[in-house]
Amino acid sequence: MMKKILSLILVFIFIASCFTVSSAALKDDSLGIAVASDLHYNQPREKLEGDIDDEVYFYANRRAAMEDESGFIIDEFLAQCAENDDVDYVLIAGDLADNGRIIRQEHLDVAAKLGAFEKETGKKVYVINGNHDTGRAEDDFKNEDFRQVYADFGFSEALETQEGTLSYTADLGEKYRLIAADSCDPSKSTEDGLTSDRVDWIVSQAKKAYDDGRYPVLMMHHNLLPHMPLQRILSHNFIVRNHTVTASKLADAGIKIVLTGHEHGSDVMSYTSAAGNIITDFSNTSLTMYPLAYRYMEFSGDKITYSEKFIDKIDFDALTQAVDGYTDKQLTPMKEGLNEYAKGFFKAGIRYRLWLSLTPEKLGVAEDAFYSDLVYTAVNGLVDILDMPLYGEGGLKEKAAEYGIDLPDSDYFNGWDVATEVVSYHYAGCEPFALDSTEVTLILKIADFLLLDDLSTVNDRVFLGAANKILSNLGTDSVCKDFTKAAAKTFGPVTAGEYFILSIASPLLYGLAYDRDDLDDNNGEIPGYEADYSNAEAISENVSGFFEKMFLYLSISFRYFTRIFTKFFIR
Ligand SMILES: [Ca+2]
Ligand SMILES: [Ca+2]
Ligand SMILES: [Fe+2]
Ligand SMILES: [Fe+2]
Repeated sequence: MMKKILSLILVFIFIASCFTVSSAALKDDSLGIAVASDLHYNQPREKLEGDIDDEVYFYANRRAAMEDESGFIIDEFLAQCAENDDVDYVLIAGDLADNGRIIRQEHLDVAAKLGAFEKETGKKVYVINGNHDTGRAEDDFKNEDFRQVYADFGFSEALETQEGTLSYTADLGEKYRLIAADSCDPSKSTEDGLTSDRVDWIVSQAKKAYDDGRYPVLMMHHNLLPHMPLQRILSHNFIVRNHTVTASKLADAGIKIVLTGHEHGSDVMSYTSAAGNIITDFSNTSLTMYPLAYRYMEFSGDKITYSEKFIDKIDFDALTQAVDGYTDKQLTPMKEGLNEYAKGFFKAGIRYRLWLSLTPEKLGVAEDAFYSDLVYTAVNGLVDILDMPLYGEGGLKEKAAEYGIDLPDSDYFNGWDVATEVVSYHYAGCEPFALDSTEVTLILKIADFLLLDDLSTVNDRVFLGAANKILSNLGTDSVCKDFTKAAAKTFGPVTAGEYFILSIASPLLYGLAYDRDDLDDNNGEIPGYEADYSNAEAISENVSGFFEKMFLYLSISFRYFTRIFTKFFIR
């Protein structure tokens, strides 16, 4: 029963951006690259259709990706790269075609766009495959097909390739070398295929790059490092297997940069090996999903700067010619601000996806389970509460006040609005919501209300017992006491139910809603390949923080969420 309740709490915990304006970098003899990922190209439908209860975003989908607009977004991305003299190369980190395993035409369309760009600009495009791109079943688009269709975008100019994979290397300018590594297993849907022989190949190619007087830049589809708390446990299919060992090997091979996609979230995170070598994983968003962004990166000797670039418009005439059914309800806001529109589309899609998942069956509850009644009540209660207006007469704030819960004031209109806002920030990067933020407070207090209202029949002692058991088994009592103390300061005295939420849900929520390292996800700089660098300093700085430790402890207890949670994240 407890795990089902936890799973409900976790439903709240989706999650995160700072929309700082990207800064123009200096350009002399340095290398400039545009990195996009997860294009998920779909051929536009002939007519807009959908069944989401929303006037504007009725045609959104559970992937929250702008499928009908995808081709036009890709066109605009390439137009920006063509216009921008700082962009020397375009790199694409996989999932080029959404239904690429089965629809060859999607790949042909993407390759035609890339080919036209190369021809027009003389700039090179390099791609690597993602899990959506090739498969192994009889009629699937296979690795050989990928190599052939994308021959002009890496494979024909490859310096080296690895037998049995789509990995290759190619030079970037005068000083750098791209190692494009195939991290996929075409027989799996989302899991990685980065076996140790592939890692060894990458390491050998990094060495070769140095031997040739070049610095290695790695690109692969799957994330190297976790970009969410407990990612290994909660959505393990998004990072490579044995990621710590692999990150160490790659860092010690002198690779400082890895460009990844797959999770669709913007996050920049570093890992320091025991020897003091640092590798930074730049996880990229999906180009065709909110925030409709890509990275511009500039490599000079002593630093690597990165900034976020947005797709702020598309060819609306071409869009409406291709797809029937857009009205002013879509076109007016789209033209006023495509990015803001994309956010609304995203929130509608995420809401739809969560709503689809919020059934006892989807949560994996057997009908005859002794707790099924409770879960049923809880799920329905949760949906009702998320639908309820937060403020005004009969609103959630008024109802919660009856239980002594004080919901903070905000501009959010209901629980869905705040929950999907936090999720949108997780994807956009630079999650800004600290533990005492209005958003985190609202979510925790809404969860608290659920416990006191619909789940009031569950004894507080049950919650407390479960929380204690899980946590003390793991020897995390002291961590939890600290956390409870901190939480009590923010939220006032805590009940057993609140203790349970705070000690278990809030660290997770915090980790998802707040970027807890000091590397900006979207705009910043890191030391370059020729920067003065002390391994000893890096080692001494490599102490794991309080939250990291707590996540590690809690991770063990959260194993059983994997099945439930991955359902929300599978894509
Ligand atoms: Ca970060
Ligand atoms: Ca982040
Ligand atoms: Fe993807
Ligand atoms: Fe992917």
